Amino acid sequence: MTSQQTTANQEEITAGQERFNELIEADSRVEPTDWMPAAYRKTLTRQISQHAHSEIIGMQPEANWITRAPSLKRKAILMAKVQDEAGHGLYLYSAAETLGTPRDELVQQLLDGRAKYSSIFNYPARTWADIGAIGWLVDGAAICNQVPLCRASYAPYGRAMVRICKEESFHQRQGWEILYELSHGTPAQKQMAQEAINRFYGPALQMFGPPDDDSPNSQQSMEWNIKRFSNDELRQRFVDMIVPQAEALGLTFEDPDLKWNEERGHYDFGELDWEEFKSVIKGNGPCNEQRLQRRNQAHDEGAWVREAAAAFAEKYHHNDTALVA
Ligand code: BYC
Repeated sequence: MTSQQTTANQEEITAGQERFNELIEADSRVEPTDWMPAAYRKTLTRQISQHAHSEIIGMQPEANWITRAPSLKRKAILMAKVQDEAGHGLYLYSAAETLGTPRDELVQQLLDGRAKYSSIFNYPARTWADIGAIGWLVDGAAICNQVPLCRASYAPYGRAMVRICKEESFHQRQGWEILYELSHGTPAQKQMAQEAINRFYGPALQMFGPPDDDSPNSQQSMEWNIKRFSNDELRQRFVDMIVPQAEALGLTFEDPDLKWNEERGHYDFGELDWEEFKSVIKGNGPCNEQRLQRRNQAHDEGAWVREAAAAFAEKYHHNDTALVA
């Protein structure tokens, strides 16, 4: 590169950076064609692809119950929910791709175990009540975390989140309704619902990420208007939301420190098990191995679909060329 070219390049970057700063300051949106800092592109590719992986892996604990759903109606609803999660994964991979990394490469990172996905999906769904707890607590936490992401500065991410959040609201209600029926059913059903809540409460609160003082990405992501609230702020918002909902269900949380704090105007709650969280993220949760193995198997079994789609695209491409010629 000549020194003239280097200077022209530098000028372009400076102008791009200035325009980017203006967009962020104005709380406006960055489109894929806009100049953006490399670190902004990198953190968004990281967050959006991890989010997509979570949706795809998140299908497993629930799909595990499709054949055992207690009625045809429940089965149909659960199938629709699991299909929605697949759709969320697809919108999110599409949004991630606009940042420049091809989807194949992002998927490969998941299959190799190099990419993270939400810790929560490394816990098993042992009973039908767990499907209720996943809907109410896991999708509930997802909504709390994701509604602010509809305003994320990166436009394709924000746009994808709008539809995802609408669908998550339906998911949360179906979970709530499963638990409501169980908690108003026989004593054994109520106990099953209570046990599911006991298992999912802590891991659901950990979905919001590590505490703020141990969250390396938060500050920069908030300055860039990707994240609008910190991990702890959203976790608190979620606890405040679910305590009265649990009361309405007639269920309780197994947390002796959970109580209303008049002064703060929020519920206090106990310290979560962050050692367990770290261990699950490192790959040592109860289902990490099983989840990745299953995903790899499904990917291998789907090879013929990808090959057929590629052959189809190729054929049409040739035909188009033939037509044009
Ligand atoms: N699990 O600096 P931090 C769903 C990682 S899908 C695993 O605070 P950040 C659903 C984090 O990635 C729900 N890893 O990070 C689907 C980072 O590591 P790297 C998924 C976690 O990004 C199917 C490190 O810890 N939702 O709802 O500022 C059925 C330090 O964290 C977790 C999303 O993905 C975790 N829980 O904040 C039903 C939402 N937490 O990447 C439901 C979008 C943190 O530096 N993502 N880590 O190696 C986000 O909002 C943010 O990425 C997070 C973390 C709040 C999760």
